[in-house]
Amino acid sequence: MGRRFFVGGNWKCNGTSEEVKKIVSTLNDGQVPSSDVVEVVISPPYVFLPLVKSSLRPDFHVAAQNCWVKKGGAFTGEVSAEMLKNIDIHWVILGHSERRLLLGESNEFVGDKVAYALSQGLKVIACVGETLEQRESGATMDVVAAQTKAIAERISDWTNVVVAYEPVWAIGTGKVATPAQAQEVHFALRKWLETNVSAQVAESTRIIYGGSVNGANCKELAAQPDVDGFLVGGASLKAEFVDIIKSAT
Ligand code: G2H
Repeated sequence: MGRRFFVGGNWKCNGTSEEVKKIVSTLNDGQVPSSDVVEVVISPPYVFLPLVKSSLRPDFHVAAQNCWVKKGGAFTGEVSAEMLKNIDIHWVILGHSERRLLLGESNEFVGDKVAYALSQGLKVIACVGETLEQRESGATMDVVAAQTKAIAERISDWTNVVVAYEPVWAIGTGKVATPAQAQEVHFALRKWLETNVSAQVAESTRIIYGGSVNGANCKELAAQPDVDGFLVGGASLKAEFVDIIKSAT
């Protein structure tokens, strides 16, 4: 069976409850392909999870943008995987570069988080990607492979993992990777999975692209054979997100 197209909307640290209601209403009115064709997951900030969960159309799922690395307890400011499950949230984004770079999350820490979230029954969007400096020094694939390896060493079942390739230099900069640049890394990542995990995991795991995706550039990116969807930041707060979902067909 082919890989089902996946579109995630990462709202990051944006929004008021009024704005959330507006975006949800736009999404609810959007004419998009059926959930057999495209899986849509919306990721608001923690505080808006219940509001989005209760008001969003049932064919779209909801994700948290992070969760704690183990069972809850004395970890001020953190939210556990168990809590997400308790409020009926089944997806989480882990290892986003903003957390890796601004909050110092290491490959190992992200790998531990992915393993723990999966063990609690969550589905994970695991982010990887290189900085501009790493790309310019020719280290893109080494960086992405090391990030993926730290996850692969800690999990045995990839069924509930979507890998998001997000080159840091393309995030929120308006400087999107060209379709060829995205395809090159997605292909190499799939090869890495084939060699280091299994052919079956390589074939079935969705590798989505993130970094300045918008309504105008999504079609060409979506046409690449190893691009299985998108993780969208800025444009997921706008009506054009519906056009990005439509790029599945
Ligand atoms: C990359 C992406 C969403 P943007 O971070 O995860 O954000 O589309 O704003 O570049």
